[in-house]
Amino acid sequence: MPGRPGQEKEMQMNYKIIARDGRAKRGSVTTVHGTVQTPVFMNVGTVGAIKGAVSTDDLREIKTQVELSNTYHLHVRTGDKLIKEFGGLHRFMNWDRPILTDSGGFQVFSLTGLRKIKEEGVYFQSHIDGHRIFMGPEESMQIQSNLASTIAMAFDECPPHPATREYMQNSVDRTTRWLERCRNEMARLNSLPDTLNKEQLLFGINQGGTFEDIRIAHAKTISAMDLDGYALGGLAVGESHEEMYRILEETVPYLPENKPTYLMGVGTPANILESVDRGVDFFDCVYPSRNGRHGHVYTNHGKMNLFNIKYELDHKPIEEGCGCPACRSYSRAYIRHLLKAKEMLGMRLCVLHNLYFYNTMMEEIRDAIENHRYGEYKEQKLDRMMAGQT
Ligand code: PRF
Ligand code: ZN
Repeated sequence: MPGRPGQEKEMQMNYKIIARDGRAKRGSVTTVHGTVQTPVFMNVGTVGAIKGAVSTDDLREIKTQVELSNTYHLHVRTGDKLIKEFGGLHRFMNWDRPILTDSGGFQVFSLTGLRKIKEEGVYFQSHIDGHRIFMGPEESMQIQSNLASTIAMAFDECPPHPATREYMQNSVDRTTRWLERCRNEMARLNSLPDTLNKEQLLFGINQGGTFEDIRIAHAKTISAMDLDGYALGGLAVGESHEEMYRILEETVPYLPENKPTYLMGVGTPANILESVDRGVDFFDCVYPSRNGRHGHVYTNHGKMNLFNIKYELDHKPIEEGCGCPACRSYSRAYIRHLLKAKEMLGMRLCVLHNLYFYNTMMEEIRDAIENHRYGEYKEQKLDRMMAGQT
């Protein structure tokens, strides 16, 4: 018997809460590309590769669960139609686990220069060759459908910080209308015969800046739309950490309990530890890969700058006891040398270490929530990391 539309999809996406500790949740999300253990940190590979010459074999080794790519970047180079013809982004990059694609909205808004936001979508210029592009909710969904990612993000506006109340309200209202268009377009695409991933999931994005009443009203509106997951956008855009935590405390309770919550573009290890405590399940951020490329590495005793002369003859690995490919085989002194010589291997090892550090912290977080000692774990981890800050 044919089910009602969307029923098959609900069977594919299954979010289960395994344990709770205060507001922190330990869960699992089952998708057509496998199960994700939450809380999870997604590793950012904007153009279908983690910057720093990191391969998908590397990703499997450093405990990556979800890879994140960008709609806008893959659209302008090399093109989503070509990737569809190849068989989708999973086959293209040889990654069979979940991929989340961001909708392009945020990336377009962070482009400087010409861009115009209209009701129908955004007009802007390509950062590659300056040609004019239009992207609206339908275009974003079509590109993400061509890429055949596991999770597609709704097309939203990430308003600047600070913004006036009037600007924010108008922007959020438009983001809601765009979300409805995204949902309709995805339903249409998922019913077409030649769509690669008919089980593609859609996450909506809550906006509202630091206006808690706008955030809460928007959270209620989009929660009623019964999407596969809910993200908080428009945070970590210049407001203080305290404001971000306050908005999480005020808004997350109005998002559905039985769906995953994703805090977009966040953040430092401390931001993640605090946000998990406020009910967040998914994270992504360029920090570990970007910092790694600059020789800045995370350890349980704070961040280290490997360019520092004090590591010149240091035989120790970046972090003693770390199981990453860098720490298993190489000394701080050698990695410092590689970085100074601008050898790609130097960057690569630092990026691998940093992503492994983040992915391992998420493992510890999941373990602590399951064992109902999250508060204690968080304080210890923060104390240790702060104490060694150099
Ligand atoms: N919207 C989208 N992607 C994002 C953001 C957003 O607001 C942010 C904000 N931190 C990061 N990435 N679509
Ligand atoms: Zn390491």
